[in-house]
Amino acid sequence: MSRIVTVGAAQMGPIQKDHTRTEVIERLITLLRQGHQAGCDLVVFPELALTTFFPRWFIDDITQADHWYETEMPSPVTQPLFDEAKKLKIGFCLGYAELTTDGHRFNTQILVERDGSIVAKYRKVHIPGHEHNEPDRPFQHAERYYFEPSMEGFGVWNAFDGRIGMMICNDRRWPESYRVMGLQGVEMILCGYNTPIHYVPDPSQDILQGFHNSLVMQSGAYQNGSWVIGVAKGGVEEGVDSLGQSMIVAPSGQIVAQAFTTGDELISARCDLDWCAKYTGTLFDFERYRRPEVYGRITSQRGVVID
Ligand code: CDT
Repeated sequence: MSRIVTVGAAQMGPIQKDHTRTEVIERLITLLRQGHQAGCDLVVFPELALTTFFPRWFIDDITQADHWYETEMPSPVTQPLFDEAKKLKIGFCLGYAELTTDGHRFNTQILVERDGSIVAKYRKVHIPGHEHNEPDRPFQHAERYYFEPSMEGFGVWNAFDGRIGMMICNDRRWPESYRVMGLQGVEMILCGYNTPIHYVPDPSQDILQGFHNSLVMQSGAYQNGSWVIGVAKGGVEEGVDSLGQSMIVAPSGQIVAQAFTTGDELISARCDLDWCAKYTGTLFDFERYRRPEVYGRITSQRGVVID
């Protein structure tokens, strides 16, 4: 038996500060049409896919940043993307900055089914970077100023004839993200990211960005028997060089498709969701082999405790 979902990872090149939402939506629609030509059921876009990665700048009055956030989805400016996807009968996953009516700010991703309905919303759990202005940096990574962490955690939804989960960028570096979804029977995890190649706190990691990117997604896929779709916004955006290397990873941990540019580029793969059971039914048969009775520290403490 096989349950094939043809997935497109719609990598984006940079979005500069002065690019309008309308221009960006046109690029997303072009990628969507490429996905249609490739036979995709689902196209996945990056984290914060509608704007430049604005947490690289600090501003004292956060309301001055309101224009980077979406207050409704779809909105008049994003509606054409929804309309085109529905016309082409393609689902999509879209990352954007969300400002709620009661003033909360989240780094958000939605999953839209082939009929145009929003089936799930995920808000980023692990918020990296810093809360305050650090003027000595060449650029800021002030996500902890611009976004609050989700308290809802990692959901898994019935969609695309399978069990679909979502995470955003830094979440992919944490094994707990995958495992919480694995414990809900996830079969495909969708992850948008923006990863500056220069890691300011420890530049010795710069050269390893690509290695770490594939390391975490390949191991997360394998250890949980799930497809992982990692989609970058890459290239030089406002002077900051960001990793591309979007990839589609099989439940075996093997990369089955990978972007070779740092620009707008659609890669795709036929993903058999039934392949997950080869891993979740054998080596990673959680019910048979896991030992939650000795994993208490995972949820009872946050940092390292030395007895
Ligand atoms: N967007 C995002 O989460 N980026 C982080 C950058 C490293 S933390 C400064 C990442 O984990 O890729």
